[in-house]
Amino acid sequence: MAEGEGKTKIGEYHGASGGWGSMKSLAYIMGQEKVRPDVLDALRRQNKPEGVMCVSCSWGKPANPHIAEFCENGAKATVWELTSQRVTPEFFTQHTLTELREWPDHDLEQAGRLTHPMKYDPATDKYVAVGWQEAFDAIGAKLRTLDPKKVVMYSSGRASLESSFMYALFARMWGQQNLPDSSNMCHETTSVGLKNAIGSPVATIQLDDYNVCDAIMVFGQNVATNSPRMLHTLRDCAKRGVEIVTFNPLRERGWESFVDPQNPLEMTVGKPTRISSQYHQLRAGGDISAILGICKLTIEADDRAKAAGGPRVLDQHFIEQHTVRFEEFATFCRSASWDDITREAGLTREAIEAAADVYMKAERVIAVYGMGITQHRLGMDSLYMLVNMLLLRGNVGRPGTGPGPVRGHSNVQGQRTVGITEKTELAPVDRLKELFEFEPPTEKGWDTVESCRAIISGECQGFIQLGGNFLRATPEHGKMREAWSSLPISVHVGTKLNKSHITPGGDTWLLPCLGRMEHDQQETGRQAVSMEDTFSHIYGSVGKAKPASDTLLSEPAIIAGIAKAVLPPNPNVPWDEWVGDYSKVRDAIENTYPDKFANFNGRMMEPGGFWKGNPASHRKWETESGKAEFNVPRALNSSGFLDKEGRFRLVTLRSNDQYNTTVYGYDDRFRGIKGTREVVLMCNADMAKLGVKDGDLVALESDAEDGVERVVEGLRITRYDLPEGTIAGYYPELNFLVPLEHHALESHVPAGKSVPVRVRVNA
Ligand SMILES: Nc1nc2c(c(=O)[nH]1)N[C@H]1C(S)=C(S)[C@@H](COP(=O)(O)OP(=O)(O)OC[C@H]3O[C@@H](n4cnc5c(=O)[nH]c(N)nc54)[C@H](O)[C@@H]3O)O[C@H]1N2
Ligand SMILES: Nc1nc2c(c(=O)[nH]1)N[C@H]1C(S)=C(S)[C@@H](COP(=O)(O)OP(=O)(O)OC[C@H]3O[C@@H](n4cnc5c(=O)[nH]c(N)nc54)[C@H](O)[C@@H]3O)O[C@H]1N2
Ligand SMILES: [Mo]
Repeated sequence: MAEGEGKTKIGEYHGASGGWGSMKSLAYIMGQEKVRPDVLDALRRQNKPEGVMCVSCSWGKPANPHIAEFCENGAKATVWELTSQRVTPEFFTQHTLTELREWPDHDLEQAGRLTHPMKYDPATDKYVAVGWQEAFDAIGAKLRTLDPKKVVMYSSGRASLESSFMYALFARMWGQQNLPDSSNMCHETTSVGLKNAIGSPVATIQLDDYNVCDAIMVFGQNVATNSPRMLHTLRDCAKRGVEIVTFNPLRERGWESFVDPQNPLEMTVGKPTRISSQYHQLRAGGDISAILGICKLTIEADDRAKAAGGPRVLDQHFIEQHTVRFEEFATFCRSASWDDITREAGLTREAIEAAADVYMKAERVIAVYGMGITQHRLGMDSLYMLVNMLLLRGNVGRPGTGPGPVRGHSNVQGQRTVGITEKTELAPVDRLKELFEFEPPTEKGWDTVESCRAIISGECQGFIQLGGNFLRATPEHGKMREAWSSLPISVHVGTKLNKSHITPGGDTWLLPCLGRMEHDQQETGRQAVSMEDTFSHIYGSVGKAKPASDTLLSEPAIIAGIAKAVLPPNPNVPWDEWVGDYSKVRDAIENTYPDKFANFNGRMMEPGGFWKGNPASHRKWETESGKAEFNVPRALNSSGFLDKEGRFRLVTLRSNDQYNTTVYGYDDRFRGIKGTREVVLMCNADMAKLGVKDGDLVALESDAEDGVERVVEGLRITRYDLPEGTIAGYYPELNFLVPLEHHALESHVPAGKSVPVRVRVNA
């Protein structure tokens, strides 16, 4: 079971992103999964009008798609779902859960698609097959004995708008809203921070804005791995002469160069397009200071212009009409010292001046960002700084301008739109009450961190998981794993086996569902589902592949099955009718959210999707002050702890062969790593300081000052181009090291991008 032993190879990768490397990587996975013929059909239809929406990332689906509108990693995700391998009841007769707990994440999922509903049998330590109705009845009977407010109803951002709406409605009708989703570990900082600053919890830009911007500033996102279709957009921008300035501790290949694997000429000539015109390797958590430097230079340039009577650098009119607290922010910037800025950013003043120069010259700027901003203790301050920078020159609410968070899961944003939230103020309480005639709960539910606390303390009595791998994705893995086996009941709706499923507590259920690529036949015929992308566009998706097993149910059918077994009947919520015809669920969504979903069924197949709208995009600010708000940061770096001799900032990363906790393979092509994930990336200077060399094995221990020992051993030192004091390794393996209370302060996103650690040599 040891991962890729003997095949480990680490070296520099010289290729661009895309290109032949991407073809080879895909071919390998296709061989491993022995793909079915309908994979090609699914890929041909991927991300196209009336087609099927990719299960990988949430990047926009253009109205005029490429002939093949998919990427290497989208194709891997499709192949992974449409594998011909199966995990049948027979599989479980051969393996106890004690044995399966020794399997790596990769092997568990690679075993194939789950086919039958299963219940854990403690006598044999195995899962045994059960019938669906038997499962629903038993789950319902148990859940009815519990206090709903003590049960977590998690969801991972892949579930459709229809499933998500039904799931959230079920929770609220049951009397609770413990509805954490993967967004709580991801872009919740965006949902909270952007809402506070500009009144919109999501990107203000749409895909077309990239056609008219003239500069893109990028903070902490890994495009080639996590949203590769965005590379087409970036390539077009670079060719148009758009300046792209990237801030990232690692030199991520996709932000450097790209060869389009779908362009025969580029593939033959192999001449890559340069993506970033500047690349700044700041320290982990250094964004606040890097952006502060840019803002300081911009404000001081404006001060000089004003004094000289020349054209202003700031958008004075915008600042006066549309913002609050500018003066406070400007005073803070003017008084900031360059010594502090350069030390905390880990960049030279010249580097920051070069970036500021691009910012000041550009008329239309988009600021792209990902987990490098959101997953920090002071992630909100980094995000506020990014918004401050945009506000200075009116770069919000005009074509080609605005914040551009790149969301994670394909429908993570949509889940929030249709009620998956633990926050009462985001739930349409009055509408729900009126439409479905019940009393929705108003007490705030648990988010991810609060759910973990309740699981660890034993307060949580049950856990339902609509997709995902909560146990593996969350921080504090040691304590969480221990506590997981004390859960009185856990119910897992999933497609493939993962670690959350095999650490049983009291009653443990595994309920396999159809994947999005698959034909979903219900009483009224083949069903479509829908999802929302990172630009707030909503699309229909029709699966056509043959289901992995004819014993699978769809997510809506499983949710309805459990809901009916738990709740008393309510004539206003016809679960069976909804399962028979998802267009009726969409009618219910439209009635609940008439502003966003008018004529939902009529518009869902529109090419390019329909836009749910965004007030900040036309400068209507739904903030507390009614204006866009400048915010002064609370510290000069977002890591949230002080530098100390021997303490490092650990960045936990995704490899190119992974989808979150799904490990497709052990290579990370762009980073030159082959055959292993047990590495710690470190620069020469830090290696010298520690007296270690490339290939040495070390342990990492958490340096959190809370007295808890958290250690991961057997990590291989890997020489890497990183700023001093910043090291990196892979998520989810390193989740042992992330303390639960090390999270973004307001949004509660676990701070996986700056974990305080020490390196134990001779481990
Ligand atoms: N193939 C594939 N696609 C995916 C996923 C996947 O696992 N695989 N996951 C999906 C999900 S759920 C999400 S949320 C997204 C995640 O996509 P990203 O937002 O790209 O997340 P990460 O891979 O965690 O990478 C974060 C980037 O931030 C950089 N970084 C780390 N710390 C800092 C910092 O302090 N400052 C700056 N400026 N940069 C920093 C890292 O070097 C890295 O390049 O991708 C989605 N798409
Ligand atoms: N240290 C650290 N921790 C992190 C992160 C990090 O960067 N660093 N990133 C965080 C982020 S951004 C996220 S989003 C979370 C991810 O957390 P999750 O979303 O919980 O995890 P995934 O790995 O995406 O879930 C994979 C599982 O989903 C199930 N699945 C797949 N497709 C379907 C489907 O169609 N329906 C259903 N019902 N189930 C399906 C399969 O059983 C599969 O095993 O992890 C977070 N944790
Ligand atoms: Mo995510």
